[in-house]
Amino acid sequence: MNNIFEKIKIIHRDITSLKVDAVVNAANNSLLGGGGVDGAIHKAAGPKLLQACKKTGGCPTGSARITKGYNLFAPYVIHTVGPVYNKKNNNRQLLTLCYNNCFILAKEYSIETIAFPAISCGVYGYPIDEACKIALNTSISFIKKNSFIHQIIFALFSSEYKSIYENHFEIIKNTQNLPS
Ligand code: AR6
Repeated sequence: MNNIFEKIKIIHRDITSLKVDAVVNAANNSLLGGGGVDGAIHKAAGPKLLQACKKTGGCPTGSARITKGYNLFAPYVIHTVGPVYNKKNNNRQLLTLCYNNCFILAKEYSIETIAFPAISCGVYGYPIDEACKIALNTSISFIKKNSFIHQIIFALFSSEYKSIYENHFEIIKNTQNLPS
């Protein structure tokens, strides 16, 4: 179990600065760029990323698409579209799908190190406390069953979000390490 937890890193960093196999983009359905982390990734990757995104034809909410990383350190960008948070909606299911679909592409492209932003937690309004549980639980479930992933980095843009992730990660570790 410890080995699994060691694969997860929570950091306060601009995701575009990371030297990983893939960075995940919190995009919109058009995949044609936007603000927030999407804007930062497109700016750092350069105009070829937009050209590649145009060829994808967009992406439904909860799905994921892959392109090269161009001028980024990361050779790949996995674009996923999180749900716009709405209390009546199936947010949890869609956000879980985002993480799982990114992992499916990671497997297909032999991606061993991957960095996620807090998908849907900016303009899409997903409460960070709920979203971080989904991010961590989905990732832990996946790495328990798939050894090809060496590292999952959660690159948070504020120290507040980093603390929220860290606190929840501690709770998971303490719960899952309990003797049965
Ligand atoms: N590195 C890491 N995290 C970042 C960075 C960065 N460089 N920049 C922002 N964040 P958001 P969403 C954080 O709004 O809620 C776009 O316009 C940010 O502080 O980027 O999924 C798309 O085109 C927040 O915690 O994504 C869509 O239209 C998190 O990344 C829409 O926003 C996600 O915030 C998607 O909204």
